[in-house]
Amino acid sequence: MSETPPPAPVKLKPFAKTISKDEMALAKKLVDDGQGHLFAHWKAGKESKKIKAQMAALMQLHKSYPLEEGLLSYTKNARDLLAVSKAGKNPLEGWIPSVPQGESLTVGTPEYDEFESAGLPLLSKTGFVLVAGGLGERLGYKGIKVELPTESCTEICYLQYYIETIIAIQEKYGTVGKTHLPLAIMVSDDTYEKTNTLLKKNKYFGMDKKYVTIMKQEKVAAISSNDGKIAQDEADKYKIECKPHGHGDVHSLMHSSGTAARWLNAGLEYCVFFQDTNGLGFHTLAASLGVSSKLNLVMNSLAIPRKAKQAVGAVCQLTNSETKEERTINVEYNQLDPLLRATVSADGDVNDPKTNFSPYPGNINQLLFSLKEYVENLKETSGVMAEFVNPKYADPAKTIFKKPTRLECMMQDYPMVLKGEDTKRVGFTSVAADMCFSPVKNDVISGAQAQASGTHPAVAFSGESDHYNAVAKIVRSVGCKVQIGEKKTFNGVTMIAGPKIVVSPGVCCQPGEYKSTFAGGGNVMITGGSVLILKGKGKVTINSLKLDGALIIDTGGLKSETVFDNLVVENKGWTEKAVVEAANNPEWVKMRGFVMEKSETVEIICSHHAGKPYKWGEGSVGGGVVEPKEGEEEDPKWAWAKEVKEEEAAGGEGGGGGGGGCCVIS
Ligand code: UGB
Repeated sequence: MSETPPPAPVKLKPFAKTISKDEMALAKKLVDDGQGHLFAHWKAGKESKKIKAQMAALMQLHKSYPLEEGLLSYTKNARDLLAVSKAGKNPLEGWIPSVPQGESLTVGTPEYDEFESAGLPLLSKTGFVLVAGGLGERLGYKGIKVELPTESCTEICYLQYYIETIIAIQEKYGTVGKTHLPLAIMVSDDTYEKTNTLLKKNKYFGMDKKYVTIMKQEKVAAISSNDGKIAQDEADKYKIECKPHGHGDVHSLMHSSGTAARWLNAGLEYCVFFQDTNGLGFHTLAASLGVSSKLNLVMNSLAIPRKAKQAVGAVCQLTNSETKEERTINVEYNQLDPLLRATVSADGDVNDPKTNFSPYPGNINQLLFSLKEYVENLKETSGVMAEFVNPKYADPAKTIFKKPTRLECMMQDYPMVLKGEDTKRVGFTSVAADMCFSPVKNDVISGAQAQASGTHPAVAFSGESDHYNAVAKIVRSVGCKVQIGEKKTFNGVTMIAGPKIVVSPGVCCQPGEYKSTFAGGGNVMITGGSVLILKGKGKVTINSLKLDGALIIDTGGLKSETVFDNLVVENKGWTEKAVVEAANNPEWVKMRGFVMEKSETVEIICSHHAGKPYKWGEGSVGGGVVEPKEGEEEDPKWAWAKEVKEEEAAGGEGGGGGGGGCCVIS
């Protein structure tokens, strides 16, 4: 794609009856803009359907671009940015990096608890924004990423997990019946249909659909040359080549859809933006709310201690050497090394020898905003983020692109549109990655390569293991004895694979809640090969547990309360069984390289005693069914479970659960 000579004059008049007046006006403007090639193949009286479709596509691109001149603004920006790129100018020239303000916290420390406690009351004042418009090309998965299971013990998908967390926060920290925490999901043409279907098929996973807002980001035109030519499909010139514009669109959509303003009017104070496949992101939400509140931040990036050269952006404070203007902003990893070399560190992106981490926290794109300032800023800026372009050139003179490029924008670039004192109110909350960040972004080959080169594999297996390991770490932090499981390798990626502890958000959704659930501290012992699943929303207190096998405790509904003393479970449990690539397994199984083989399980259902705490082990032994006591209501939702239990009690095999009560041995 070379820089082309000026286009031959294009005559649009013969098409006045084929396209609308508005379309004609746009077509004329585009011709004046040097886009005559878009119409050069039109022939009067021929292919009018295709002409109409092409014009409709151009109108859509024109209207959806959030600047006044629509598509014309877009091509102008493209020309400007491509000129900068061609000249090889460093967009960060003149800016000196330093470490920004923020808090680095460790789960289980008094400092962490203090920030978490400060943040807990703010949880019920938070709106949630999921950016899920990405195709996940690096992952190579054909469906949408939010439908992937977070782990293979429960097979709960990401979207369900996120929604259940939001509902749990609402029920635990809000006023029942009054607090309705909203979720906005940014989708794209690539993900819209499937996301909608997933939600509808599952009845919005229990969320009232009134509180779910779907915002669709539109693609932008691909650009084929430095003079901003809009690219046509090589095979069909009536088709405009389009590409995603990046997750930065979320801010203009939060504005144009009125969502941010509506949330503020409804009394919310914060909104949190999160990615599609990071199942750990919410563990640290209360603590980061605490940091936002204590440091009075308008924007707070959840961050991780970053290893030098790790492929995550770095949160830096940049000071302009001339104007002394300050910005705390993400510098993408590919720009960090040259920036550091040109300014403060001749060695570039290297670890601090004292900590063995980069001094700059790693951005994981979980962003927390104070809603009041956010809405005010959106009114002024319409949420339009600065764009960038990243063409791959085919010649040294940088005049030819290997393939059409496009402008992109990123949601973490928001500090660039802040003004005045607000520019100083940007910071970070850094927590170890094993507690808050394990996205599923890579296919198995690149994941294994990443691990071999010393960075996190970011594959389905690591996402799953980290899910269990983060919970195990929290359970350890409250004093329980949780053995570290053995390392296992699947698809070339090696991870610690146990114990597999899955706690539903309804039981615990913030680390601070684990203390009362795993109250026994050292009297709770779980071996490395065990599986422990706490389902439901009930309150459960485990004073003493010895687990070596698989145990599911279904804690029941909101009103259920159960106390466990002296619970001993030993059985064959569950383990991963490798699958062969060629086998007819679903894609999500192949991505992991194993299925969960469930040999023996003890399942305890705690829902019969809604309303009053029930002490496990009182008056019952073996696999019997605990009947609701007189005057206590049986939750009808769980009636089916009672029947299953009775069958088991009548004829089922014994063994397994030690503490008595209601057991299913499978
Ligand atoms: N997304 C959209 O909703 N729309 C889009 O057009 C594109 C993406 P990627 P990326 O976590 O390690 C980011 O592609 O952008 C959604 C940070 O920039 O997975 O390459 C998409 O669905 C980087 O600093 O990530 O890199 C997904 O939910 C670092 O933090 C989310 O946006 C990096 O993430 C992220 O999209 C990281």
